[in-house]
Amino acid sequence: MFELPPLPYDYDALEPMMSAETLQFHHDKHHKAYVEKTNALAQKAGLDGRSLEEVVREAKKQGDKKLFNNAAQAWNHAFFWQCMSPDAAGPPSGALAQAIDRAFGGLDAFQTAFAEEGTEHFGSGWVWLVTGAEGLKVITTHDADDILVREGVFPLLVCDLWEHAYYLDYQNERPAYIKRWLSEVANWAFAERQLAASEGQSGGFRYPAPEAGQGRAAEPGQERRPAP
Ligand code: MN3
Repeated sequence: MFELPPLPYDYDALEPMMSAETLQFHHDKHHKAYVEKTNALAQKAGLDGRSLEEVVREAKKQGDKKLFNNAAQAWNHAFFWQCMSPDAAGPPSGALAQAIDRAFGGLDAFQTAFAEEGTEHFGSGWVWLVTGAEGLKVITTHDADDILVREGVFPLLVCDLWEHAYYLDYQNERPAYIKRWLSEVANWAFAERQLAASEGQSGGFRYPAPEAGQGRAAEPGQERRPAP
């Protein structure tokens, strides 16, 4: 059984960029529902006891759309909470700053690309900063779709483009939401850790391991726990 991971900050910690009301609905209602549905569906599919990363990939492989959508959304939101911080003192530094310069020609150009991709994405989904063989890239995914099921791509940062992420605070103004998200709460320290993890220097983000006991327990020695 997966648990809903607590927010890594208080509900009002991201104000005024993101209201406590938005975070409360988003985490306590939307994210919680995805986790609960994943638990029910993973059990039916005989996948309980497996890591959420495995559940997402297995659901995709088996064409189990309902489980994939809920499990991927459970994972995407847990990752998204880490991508924001009340102490998001920018700009990015070190290897991440260099990688952004190489790929986009500077932070401003990256922010423009990220905001444009996110704004132009039609309907619900996610805008990601990812790294891969060709360096950093901005991509979007539709609805629940995520990057766990994409070969050779590793996530550094994501912004939620579903209306529930911004409608209470920004109504239809998605461009304003993304712009302020990037400049006020984007967690560069987390993205830097993810970049290091992509190079094998440390463990990357993992969803908290499922509670053992319901089904098959996580086997010891396998990397199923999130990095500290
Ligand atoms: Mn959401």
